[in-house]
Amino acid sequence: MSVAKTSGFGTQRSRSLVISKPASSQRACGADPVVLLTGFGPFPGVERNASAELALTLAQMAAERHLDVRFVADVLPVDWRHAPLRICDLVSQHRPAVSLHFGVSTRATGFAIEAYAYNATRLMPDENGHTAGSIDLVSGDRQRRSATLPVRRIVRDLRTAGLPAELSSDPGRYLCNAVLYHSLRQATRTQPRRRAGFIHIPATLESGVDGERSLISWPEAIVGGLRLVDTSLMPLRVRQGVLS
Ligand code: PCA
Repeated sequence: MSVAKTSGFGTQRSRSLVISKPASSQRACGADPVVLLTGFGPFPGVERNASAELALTLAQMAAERHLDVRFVADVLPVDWRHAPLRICDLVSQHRPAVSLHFGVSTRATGFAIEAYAYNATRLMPDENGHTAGSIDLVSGDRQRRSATLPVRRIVRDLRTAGLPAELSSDPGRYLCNAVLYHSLRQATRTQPRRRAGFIHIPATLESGVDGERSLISWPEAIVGGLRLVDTSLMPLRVRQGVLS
């Protein structure tokens, strides 16, 4: 069944996709909750970033299961200056009820659900060869922010489905950490009840990347990603009654 109308633009480096339903099935108030899914483009050592394709694919597939939700997918540049600006823009523009950010990690063998983001950077060049301008992301701001997704429940659900998943308290200090930090910070300023979190998947989902062998295949990444969307929306349905 195809219910979604998609509009998008871009390349592997930076892509954007908004999925909306046909006018006939849209509610009059147009207040459908938004789920924002992001992945990343390439960066040194990772020529093709699996998280980009995962975010775009999940948005299209999830839109067919959740007819009362609008899905927005975006591929963020691995760029110290532009990624934070882009994420703040997306959150302000779409005011998502749920934000699921994806990235790859050579340390992850399954789904690594990040519990925290840190106000810190690492001296590692981005895809344009630039390093972060300072040792913290936002000078004088909180040192640590907690993901607002139901992280423990997500890990449990994924494991129940037979998928390898773990709770992680170390998202690194590169762009994935930076995006989660800015997403959480921007949400508390504009929409405190929003849920946001970060999921690392194995870099080896894409061929040509060195590192640990992935314990999940591409089809399993999709199955797990769809479960992640379902679980992230579930508490909202119960707590806020914003859906259905
Ligand atoms: N992984 C990097 C940045 C982009 C990505 O997919 C990280 O773990 O920070």
